[in-house]
Amino acid sequence: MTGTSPYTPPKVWTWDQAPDPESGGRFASINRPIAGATHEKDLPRGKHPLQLYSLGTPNGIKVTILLEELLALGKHGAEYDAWLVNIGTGDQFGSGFVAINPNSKIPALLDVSTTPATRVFESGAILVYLAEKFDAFLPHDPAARAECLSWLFWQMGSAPYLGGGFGHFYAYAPEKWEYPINRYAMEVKRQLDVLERNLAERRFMCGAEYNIADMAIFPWYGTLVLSNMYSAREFLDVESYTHVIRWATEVRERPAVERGQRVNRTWGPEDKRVPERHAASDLD
Ligand SMILES: N[C@@H](CCC(=O)N[C@@H](CS)C(=O)NCC(=O)O)C(=O)O
Repeated sequence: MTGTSPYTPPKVWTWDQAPDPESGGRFASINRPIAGATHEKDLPRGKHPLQLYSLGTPNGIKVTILLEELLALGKHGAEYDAWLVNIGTGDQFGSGFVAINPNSKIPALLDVSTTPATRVFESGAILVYLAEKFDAFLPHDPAARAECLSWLFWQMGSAPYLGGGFGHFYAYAPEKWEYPINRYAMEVKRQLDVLERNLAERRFMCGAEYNIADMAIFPWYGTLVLSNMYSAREFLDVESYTHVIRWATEVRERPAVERGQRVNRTWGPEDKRVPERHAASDLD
């Protein structure tokens, strides 16, 4: 690795609980090697059937895009309260949150229209749960359904290389190290090429119909090609993925996508921030 001192791992890894803030990288303060709650804190409850505890990150907005799409279709049972979980200050480690997501990551959903209430965690599982519950955006035909779930799970397996791998080392790590940046840039470009080849032949990820696979992939890879994610537009030459850009542009123009992207957002332009959503009028 160029520009770094060699590291010899100790026999047994130990946790340095007070890492040097300069060398820990962004998010060092919330990283820890153990699960479970760090403090007692109940979650708030609103009046709608669906209670979402989230943040407007790519994983969070997959769910709010689907909820807004369902409401746009007239599925009134998809009314929801979207509560803000501030992962920078450790809300995900509160006892109430951990009870609905033992993995301490947003998004997490509580469906209080069932008895007892149903908890769902992992954004992909939430998309499937809601698509099945409201019978929309997930095809019935076995082959079409398999294609949709294949792309959905492709996203779930691939995005950690983009976010936790490439994004972390290119944008957030305390120094720029060539080895991991090369490794993950290579992989992210390969993933973009997978999308490019698929979208050269299809309007949406699974063909002519827009579905939850598009909603899962757009917040990560659509944002990467359209919005200079990690300031890597030039580095990854995203403009060369013309079919991905064409698809992402069409998805971005859907009113529900525009609405869903604003929910639980606490950064960026003032008019795009809706930290909590409890009624459609919060977005109008
Ligand atoms: N595979 C999970 C990933 C969720 C995830 O990584 N969430 C991040 C924000 S985008 C988080 O909550 N991080 C807080 C932490 O790691 O403590 C999903 O898709 O739901």
